[in-house]
Amino acid sequence: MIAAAKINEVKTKAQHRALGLSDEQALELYWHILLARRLDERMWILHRQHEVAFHISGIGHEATQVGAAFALRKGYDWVHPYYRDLALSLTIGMTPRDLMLALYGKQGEPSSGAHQMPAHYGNRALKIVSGSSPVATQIPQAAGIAFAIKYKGTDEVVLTCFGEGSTAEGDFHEGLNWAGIFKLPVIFLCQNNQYAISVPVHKEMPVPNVADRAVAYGMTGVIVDGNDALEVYRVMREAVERARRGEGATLVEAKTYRPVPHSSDDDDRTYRSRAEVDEWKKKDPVLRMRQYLESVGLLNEARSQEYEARAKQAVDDANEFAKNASYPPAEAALENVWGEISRQ
Ligand SMILES: Cc1ncc(C[n+]2csc(CCOP(=O)(O)OP(=O)(O)O)c2C)c(N)n1
Ligand SMILES: [Mg+2]
Repeated sequence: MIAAAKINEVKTKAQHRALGLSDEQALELYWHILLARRLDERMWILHRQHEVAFHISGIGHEATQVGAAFALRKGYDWVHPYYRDLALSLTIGMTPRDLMLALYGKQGEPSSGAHQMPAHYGNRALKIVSGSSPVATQIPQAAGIAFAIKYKGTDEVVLTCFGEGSTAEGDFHEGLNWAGIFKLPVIFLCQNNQYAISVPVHKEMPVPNVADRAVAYGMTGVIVDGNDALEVYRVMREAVERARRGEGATLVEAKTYRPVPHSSDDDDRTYRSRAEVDEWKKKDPVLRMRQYLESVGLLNEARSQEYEARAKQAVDDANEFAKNASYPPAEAALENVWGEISRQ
């Protein structure tokens, strides 16, 4: 009896309950974090096995991305992601098969029909807008989408993501200025992982926090622990509510870390110590969420193993599916490009 009463007490005090999330939703949050992690890890392995040409990873950013996705109305709100947004795209509704097809560059992948490199996440039905490779171009484009929403008078919002290095681009300042002037329904989510490839954050900008810049654009700036999915959900939900009420944009800065190299073609040992990486690994998003769920009695060892088995099955299935899929025919390279093709 005492034990049961204690569990109930823990549950009512639980952080997710205070945020209005049910136990099922808290577990769902964990599921997306875990699935994204296991899928991403497999992608690295496939690259090292020479099965695929390139991978750019979202490992370490999962709590930020899944927490953010949970604050949106999926398929109703707009998402303009960047190349690390594997967990975000997955949580909004892209499938492991979609993402593996893109990794292999196979026919039928929804982002671009295999025209683009992988990690240019896009899905028309889910209102995920595929980005371009030059960093920060999505920022003014997201402000443009938000302007159209305001013009139409609906209560959709736009979420766009980028790294802290991208805030050195003119596009960042132009996009935020525009959003500030017109009080647009857009959330600018900076995933500050402390590096722009090999350049550490103190060499990227003259202020300690990206969020400090919000004041210059007349919008709310918020700093959040990007490895705490529930905290990200909380600040993102407030930002979304502000945008829906017509009170304009928010700049959210999620402080996080990328424990893996920038991409499959980078060697991070040349610019940072293993001790620094190991320190951040103690705050790993998968570990943090699992420990939290254990502390409120929602996960135990057996249940964790079930989640792991489910994730492995989903990743194996996606890999088999994409590996066996066909490449697009050569002529498909000429589809969906601008202009008429002249054949001599
Ligand atoms: C306009 C432009 N300049 C340079 C690059 C090369 N580049 C690709 S990713 C990247 C680092 C971006 O760092 P950050 O914005 O912090 O994002 P992170 O990769 O750390 O998530 C750079 C310089 C690019 N793609 N586009
Ligand atoms: Mg960065």
